[in-house]
Amino acid sequence: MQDVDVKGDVIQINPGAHLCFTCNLLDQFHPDDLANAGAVTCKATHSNFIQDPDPNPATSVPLWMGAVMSNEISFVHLKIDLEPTLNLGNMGVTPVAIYSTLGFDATTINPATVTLTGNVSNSPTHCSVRSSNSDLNGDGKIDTKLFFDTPCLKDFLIIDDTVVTLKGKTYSDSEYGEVDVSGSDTVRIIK
Ligand SMILES: [Ca+2]
Ligand SMILES: [Ca+2]
Repeated sequence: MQDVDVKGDVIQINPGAHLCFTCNLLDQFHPDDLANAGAVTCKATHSNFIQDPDPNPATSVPLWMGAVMSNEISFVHLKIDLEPTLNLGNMGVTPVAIYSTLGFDATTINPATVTLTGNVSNSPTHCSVRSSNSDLNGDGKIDTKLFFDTPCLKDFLIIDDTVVTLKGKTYSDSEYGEVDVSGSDTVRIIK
């Protein structure tokens, strides 16, 4: 702390001074989002008008009230679901459900940006995808389901793959801007 006076349990920030503090972003964000976010820039705000509920320095701790938020998170961890078995010999399409959460609207994902990657083959698919939106799990939030062209998937995925990861981006004009999204599910691949 610099240019900051601690009087009893009150921290006084002098005009023009800087106050250094730490906060735990895990209180606000999913651990996977933070692990993939890289550098996170936070903006702190504070209030000058705080009523100290316990002014007795002997019994209370220094009081700081404020809000910390980040506008630099550029990655969203998705909750996705594939069918347990993926038969690459099938014609037709392979559905992948993507669930909306409290903090993320899955319908903002741009299907044109989406790929699947197997954990062993490690080769992102370039296959046509169509999508439909509906509440898949009955929680009141609209989810999205992507349908990948299965004959195309067999050029990228192999039977040794046991985990499939979906990656893509949200629409640039969505409420999040264009951010990277990613989620994985286990699968048994046959052909
Ligand atoms: Ca599944
Ligand atoms: Ca839902």
